[in-house]
This record gives sequence, C-alpha cells and structure tokens, in this order.
Amino acid sequence: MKIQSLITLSLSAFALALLAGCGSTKSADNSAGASGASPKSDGAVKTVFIPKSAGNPYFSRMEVGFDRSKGSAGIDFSTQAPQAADATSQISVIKNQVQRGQQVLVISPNSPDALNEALDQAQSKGVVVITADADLVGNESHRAVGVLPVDFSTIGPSQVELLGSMIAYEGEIAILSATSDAPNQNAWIEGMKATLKDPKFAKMKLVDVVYGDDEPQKSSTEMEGLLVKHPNLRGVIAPTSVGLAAAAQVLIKQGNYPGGPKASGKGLVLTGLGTPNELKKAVKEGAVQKFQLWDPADIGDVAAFLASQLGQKKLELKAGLEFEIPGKGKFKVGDKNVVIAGSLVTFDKENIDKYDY
Ligand code: RAM
Repeated sequence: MKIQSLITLSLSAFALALLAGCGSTKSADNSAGASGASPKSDGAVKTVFIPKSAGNPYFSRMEVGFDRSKGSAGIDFSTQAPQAADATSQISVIKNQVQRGQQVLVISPNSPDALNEALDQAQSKGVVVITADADLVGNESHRAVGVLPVDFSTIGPSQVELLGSMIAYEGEIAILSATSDAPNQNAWIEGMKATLKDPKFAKMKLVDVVYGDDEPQKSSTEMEGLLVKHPNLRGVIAPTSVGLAAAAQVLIKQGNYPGGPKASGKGLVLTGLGTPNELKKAVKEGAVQKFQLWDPADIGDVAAFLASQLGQKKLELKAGLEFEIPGKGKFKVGDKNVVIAGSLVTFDKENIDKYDY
C-alpha cells in the first residue's frame, strides 16, 4: 500500500486542516446552512439514520455503532424508521427529516431507484446523503457515499458455497429473500445465480425465489409455502436476517432439518444471513448448522464518521482515498464511492456464543 496514498483522518483540527490542503474544503456558499440544514450550536452534525423498516434487530445493531461513535465523530444522532419496508414509506421519512433540518441522511434504501428524486431534492438543499447497509445499485450518483458491510460481489458466491458444502453440492434449492425490490438482496441473488453456473454447482438446481418482505409472519408463510410446493427441496438460502430467523422457526416447529425429529430423507438444510442472537437457539438445536453475517455495528461506526466529515465539508470523496477512523482502523473509498465497513463471519455451534448481537 503506497504511503503517499494514505490520508489519515482524525478529528483533530490539525488533521482536518491537512484535508483542507487536499482541496476538500468547500466555500461557505456551499455550506448546508444555506438550506436551513445547519449544525447544532455545539457543532455536532445533525444526522438521521433511516433503516429499511422498524423492529428489525439487524438495524438496532447498526444503531449501536452510531450510538457508540456519535461522541467521537461529533454527530447529533437520531433515527426514524419508515412504516413499511418500501420506498414510498421511506420517501415521506426523507422529506420529513429534511424539513427538520438534518444535515446528513444515512439510509438503507428499499429500492435501487425509487428514492432518486427525494434524495436529489435533499441534496439540492445541502443535505449529505449516505447509503448504508444497502446501496442505490446502478444509481450511485444520487448519494455521496455508500457504506457497505462487505464487498457485495463476495456474498452470493459465499452463500452458495456454504449451502453447497452442507448438501454435497446436490439437490433442489430455493431462496427466501426480503422484498422483491431490495437492492442489496437482489445484488446478492444475482451473485448466487452467476455462481450456480459454475460446473462445481451443476447438480444444485435453483427452483424458486420467494419474498418474505422482511416481515416475520410473511417470511414464515413463504418458507412453509416452499416446503409444500417443493417436496424434494434440499436447501434454502435466506439472505435476510428477518427471513432466516423466521425460516429457522419454521424448521424447528416442523422438525424436518437433517437429524431433526421429523426429517424425511436427508432433511432440509437452511442457511443465509442472520444475526447470531436470533439464530442461537436454532443452531443449538441443529435446525441451522452454519450461516453468515458481518457486524452491523461496523456500518454504523463508519457511517457516523463519514457523516461528521461530510456534514462539515471537510472531506472530498474520491476513489482511492484512504482514511483512518481513530480507534477503528483504516478504510478506503472504492469505485462508485463505496466504503467497506466490515467482514463476513461464518457462525456455527462452535463460535456462536462469542457473539452478542
Ligand atoms: C435484513 C435486511 C438488511 C440486510 C440483512 C442481512 O435485516 O434486509 O438490509 O442487510 O437482512
């Protein structure tokens, strides 16, 4: 890694002055204050996080990151969830929060494109828009930066390999996703489909993709539907924490996992992306052997830092820029201004008790 390409950011005035020397400081005319989005009297950058939906422990864990970093980052943090996991509900929240004078919107978008206009309007008023957790895939120009948990291109292949390794790379498989418009799940599903074309997976046949809309009840119903509709189903990937937790409950209830009390034949293997706390019981009972995720709090930490820097116009993002978050480490701005905040972890009964989120 080239030394000269490393720009260390810290919250000290000195380091920020260095950034100004890199051409990152904007003139007062560009300041957010022109639009009514102005900092608090203590200088904290008014930042709101808009998750995909309410009541999802995954987003609560992201908020842990924001909360623990807000002091050091210098943001005045709040959150407002939309009423449902759809773009229309998020648009009202965006408008409402812009009216309330937020300087930075951090959003996990429910659509890759339906928020474009609302986000553009916010940006035209001087509000900084950061996507976090999910991105505006194909519409990245409608936000300043995307803070993603891991490189999205690795998730589809990792999930297919994980399921394949547990079903001897053979049999009918299905996907239980979030909403049909979810930009992160859809990107990962594309990755899964591409991976399945590899000869290694030639005997794994994707027979269905269903959507539980990140609602526990709908996810359970969709999982039950898959089991009825595909009696020979060998595996399910649920790349959504809500979907995976709900599907695991269905398997526990039905007992049809490998070694389960009602397994017919080899039993159904379930994996996906989920929070360890929601899956502990299923892992201990054997209904889920292995699944993956990252720590969502890492996304909150990085987004809090960038919200502060961008809200104060102290950072000019460009591909290749490296920065350091005090106490957390070095990060890099990649193509399309994507910053990767964490890393993929595979959980199983050996390690799951080490995690508490
Ligand atoms: C759900 C949401 C979120 C996704 C996780 C894995 O909580 O859909 O966007 O990142 O699952």
